[in-house]
Amino acid sequence: MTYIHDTIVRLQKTSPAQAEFYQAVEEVLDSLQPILETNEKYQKHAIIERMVEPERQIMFRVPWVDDQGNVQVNKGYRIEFNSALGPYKGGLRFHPSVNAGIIKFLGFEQIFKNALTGLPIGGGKGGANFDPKGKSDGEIMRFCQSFINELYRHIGPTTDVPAGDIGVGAREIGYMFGQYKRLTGNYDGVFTGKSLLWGGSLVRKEATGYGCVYFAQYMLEAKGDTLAGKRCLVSGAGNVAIYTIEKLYQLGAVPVTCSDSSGTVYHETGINLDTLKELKEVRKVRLNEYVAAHPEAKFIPAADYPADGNAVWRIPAQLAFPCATQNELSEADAKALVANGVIGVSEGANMPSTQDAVEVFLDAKISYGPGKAANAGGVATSQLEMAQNASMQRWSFEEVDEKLKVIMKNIFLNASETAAEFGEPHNLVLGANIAGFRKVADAMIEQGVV
Ligand code: NDP
Ligand code: 2IT
Repeated sequence: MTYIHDTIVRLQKTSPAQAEFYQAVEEVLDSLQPILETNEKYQKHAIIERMVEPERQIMFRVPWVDDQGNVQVNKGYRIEFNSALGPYKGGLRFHPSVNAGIIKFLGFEQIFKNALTGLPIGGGKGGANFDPKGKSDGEIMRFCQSFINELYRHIGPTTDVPAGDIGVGAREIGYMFGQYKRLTGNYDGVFTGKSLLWGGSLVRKEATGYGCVYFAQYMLEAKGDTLAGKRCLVSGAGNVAIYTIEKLYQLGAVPVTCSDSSGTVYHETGINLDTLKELKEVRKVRLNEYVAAHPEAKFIPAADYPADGNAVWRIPAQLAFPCATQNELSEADAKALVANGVIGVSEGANMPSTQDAVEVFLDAKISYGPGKAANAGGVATSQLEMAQNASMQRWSFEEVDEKLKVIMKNIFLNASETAAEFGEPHNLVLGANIAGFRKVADAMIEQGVV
């Protein structure tokens, strides 16, 4: 289709060197072909042209002083992508790989993900090329304060509501909220993923991982199957991976791997969740320490990974949960998973599978839940946190978890029914992209040329 080619060529000129952003746009546009061909209104209102251009992009200097007294400088971002459905909503990522293209791909995905939740939230994303690894608590605090010294003027409970992502958890949200409050004097729900002591919602910490497993459960149920007894591969060892593993155990499955940038742990009888939490949530150390506690487990260092992919996906299993980062699952990895008999993939991370890998899953007709559908439980529960803050209420764990389940079920049904409507019932990429797009696009048309 020429409009896909034309859009990407235009973006390459107007927003150069943003490979991940082009990848995310291409995937969505590819899915939209059937709806764009039959609906002139989207062309007439230049919906695609408007949607791929963020409403606003904020880039700023983040200077801070390290423990040695040296001045360090990082680059901060907040991309306010689309507010057709509600205030900009999306996480902040602190990772050395962060650049404008990464934040834009994440922000673009967020628009459709947030639409799929059925909740009134627009799409945004932000972060910095700051590396939290090895930083002291004081350094993290000073960085977060400096980040907010600029960002505070752009965010607010009804305008733009950030949360966590890679490298940003409750500790960082705490430091950022504290500085926001000091600068504005406002004690309001401007962040989600807050501590339970001062405005956070129960289940938000667990929500992305739990939601990703609920999504897998609904995909399996639709085929008359369950999670019970299934061997599962999980990548990552952060917030999403940990609570994916926790929920898999609760539903009777056996997660046998986890990974971080140093390598992969393969524990044949099942990952020990207590050890994992101790290493990652308390001590914040590398995963190679896992085998000290469990000598029967195997650690595969990242240096020993196959040249064309990631060792974690080469282990035979029935289900796979990529929960680390973008493009962590290659075409060769996808082929290995399918050859080993995988029946389902549910993405906790954002765009973890390369475009070629996605094609392999779709061709094999396995159950494949793309990130923007399968990991939407995190941002959905963020919106539940906003709702509690705004109404000065506090809901129980069971109440929030029940709402999360209903939201994930509705996302699954919406994506699969939309996929069926367009003649490809198994293709949840198509279903999720069209369902999310339609809602945002129609809202944009109703709101005029803005
Ligand atoms: P965390 O920072 O808690 O954990 C990230 C994990 O992924 C770590 O184990 C990290 O290893 C690994 N990882 C990150 N980058 C790389 C890399 N370049 N190469 C290898 N490993 C890497 O982040 P989250 O768990 O919150 O996020 C994981 C994924 O889930 C991301 O794609 C995020 O966008 C997505 N997501 C998160 C949501 C949330 O609510 N937190 C919601 C929806 C999606 P190491 O520590 O060694 O770098
Ligand atoms: O990618 C994501 O959806 C997130 N990092 C969570 C965003 C949020 O606002 O909770």
